[in-house]
Formats: sequence, structure tokens, C-alpha cells
Amino acid sequence: MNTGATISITAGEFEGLGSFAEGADFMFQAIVTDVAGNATTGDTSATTIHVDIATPSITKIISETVDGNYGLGDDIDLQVILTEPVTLAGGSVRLTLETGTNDAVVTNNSVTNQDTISFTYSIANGDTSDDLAASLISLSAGTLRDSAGNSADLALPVGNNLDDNADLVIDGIGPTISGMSSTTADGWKKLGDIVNVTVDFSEPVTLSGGDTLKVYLNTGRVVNYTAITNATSKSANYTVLAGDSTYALAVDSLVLTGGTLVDAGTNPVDLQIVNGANLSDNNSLRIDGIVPVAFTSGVVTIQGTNSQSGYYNATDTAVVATVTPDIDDGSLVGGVALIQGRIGAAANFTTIGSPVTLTDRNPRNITLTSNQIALLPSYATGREMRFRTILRDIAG
Ligand SMILES: [Ca+2]
Ligand SMILES: [Ca+2]
Ligand SMILES: [Ca+2]
Ligand SMILES: [Ca+2]
Repeated sequence: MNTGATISITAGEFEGLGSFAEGADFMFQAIVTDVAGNATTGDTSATTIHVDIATPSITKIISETVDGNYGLGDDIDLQVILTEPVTLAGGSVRLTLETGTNDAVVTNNSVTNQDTISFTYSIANGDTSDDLAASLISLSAGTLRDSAGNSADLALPVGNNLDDNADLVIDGIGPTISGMSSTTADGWKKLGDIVNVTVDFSEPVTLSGGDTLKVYLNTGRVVNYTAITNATSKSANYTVLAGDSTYALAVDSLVLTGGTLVDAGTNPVDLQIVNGANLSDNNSLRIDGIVPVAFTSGVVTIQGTNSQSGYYNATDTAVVATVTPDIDDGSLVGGVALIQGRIGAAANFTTIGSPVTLTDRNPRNITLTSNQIALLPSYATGREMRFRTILRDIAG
């Protein structure tokens, strides 16, 4: 008789053994008893049965990256810790992170008898989180099992997620120049006027100490900004200098002299001015730092029925001064000319009549009536009158 016999033990019978417990090792031996009752006990089985009915699960998610703020391109270390070593067969382990509109997914496709699964997360454009946490752990395919063949339970560890164990702030959104504007009233600004120029940022930014953000205006002037600390806007003054001239004050460019201008995640500010966000889009500031050049008041003629050159007589009715704003200063159009007269000392010049608005650069006659002339201080027969013209450009 050489026929073998197979003896099966049910799970119930096996788990019902008095010493059955997680982690216990079982060995088996068989006892053969013949029909007469003689019994022989065989050798102990070569196979040891190790009891492992505990499913691997995730105990915590941690990071070796130091707590703090991180920006575009920074790498974050992530570690998923399990109750026991597991091995991945096929596919990859996927860790999904809550990073706003688009959730980041990091993977690891090499896990061999490890109770720690490591990941590296590189912050991408648009990622954002106040306290980074995992939202899902899954397998793309394949299996993740302990050595006994129990599949890992991939449920997130309640109270032991990454945000419970770390404080990692993610900022994958770079700051921008959201607008250039001014608190100064619109209109013409003349030599010496001070114009507020404000830079608005899309989020709080900080300029490294001692460095300067330079704003180049289309008048050729530069406005300097320093000491920007966690600010969403910064103002500085532009003083209109001689020769400055534009019908629409605008910013040509923003330049950093050195250092950094960054958000909390150390993302640098994009210094491009977005279309429609320039100073000239938000304000209507006209700059004229060109003072009208000196000129002679030209010919003064007397109108009357019996006028005599060099005299103003009883029949005369008006003085006509010819003004010729024939100079290269466009802002004189819209400006004014006014006549002053004096009798006696040069300090006696007094404005006569009302200012006349200039509508073009052509010669312009300004007429003063005899009534207006008679108002000149010290006006009396026998006195000499002198006249001068003052041009005031549109900026004043
Ligand atoms: Ca197990
Ligand atoms: Ca999300
Ligand atoms: Ca936290
Ligand atoms: Ca940001």
C-alpha cells in the first residue's frame, strides 16, 4: 500500500485551534493508525504556516520637508506609512493631493517589501493649498499586498493625514502687476506738479531689502519704489520736470534693480503690464513740463478816428496787441494769452481785460477797450503806457 492521503482542514477548524493568533507559526504532523490500533506519528511538516490575517493599512502620511511656504518648482517630500511591509505588483501607487482646481497626483511604481512609500511632489502652475493634504490613495493597476497576500487597505488615515502632521503651504500662482493707477486728479500737470503713481499687485509681495523697483514713465522719467513688504499696492511720486511732455501719462516698463520681488511662496512677480491695466487706461493725466518760451509782445496799435503813432488820444477807442504763439509747444493751444499794461515803474504791470483762449498757433490780436485801459493805475494824460503779453499753456 503506497497510496497517499490528502487531509483538509477548514478555515474554521484551523482558526478554532487554541493557539491560533495573528503572528503565530503552525507546524503539522500526521499520525497513522492501522486497523489493529497501532499508531505511528510522522515527522513534523517541513512547511510552517505563519498566521497573517491582518490587512495592511495606512497609519499616517508625513513629510520630511520643513514646514513653511513653497512655490512654483519647489519639491515636497511625501511619505505614506503602512502598518506592515507591502509589495507592489504591476501599476503604480497614486497619491492625490488637494491642490485647488487641479489636484496634483504623484506616483510611485517601485514598492518592494516596504512599509514606507515615498513620493516627490513638484509644485505646478496653479497649485494652491493652505495646508497640504492627501485626498486619495489608489492603484493605477496591479496589486499592493503584504507577504501573506493580503491586499492593502488604501483608506486615508483619519486624523493622520499630511495636514495633521505638517504645515505645508503651497503657492503655485505667481504674482502679477494687476494695474497701474494714480490718486492724482486727471488733467494737465505742469512743471513742478506732483503725480501719484501706484503699482497694484495681484497678491501680497515683498521686495528684498535695499532693492528698488523702477517704474519707467513715457515722459522718460523713473519713479522708484522701495520697502515693499507683504503689500498688494505701493505708491510713489513723480514730479513733473522741465521738458516732460505727454498727452497720456503711461508706464513703459517696470524693472527690478536687483534682489527679488516675490509672493509668500517666493514666486517672482511677472513685471509685464497687462493690456488695459496701464496708467493711461485707468487715468487721464496730461503732462506739460515745457514752459512757454520768452517772446516779445509784438506790435501794439491804437485804434481811433484820429490816431497818432506813439500817442493815445481822446478819440482813441482801443489798444490792439498782436500775440504770436508761434513756438513748438502744442500745449499752448488751449492755453491763454493775457495783456498787462503799466504806467511808470516795471513793477506796476497790471492785467487788463480778460485772458483770451488760444485756439491755434497763429497770430492773434487782443483788443483792449478804452474803458479797460482807463482802469490802469495812474492812468492820466501825459503818462506813458507800456504793454506786455503773458502766455500760459494749458497745463497752467
Ligand atoms: Ca498582514
Ligand atoms: Ca481640488
Ligand atoms: Ca497642518
Ligand atoms: Ca502666489
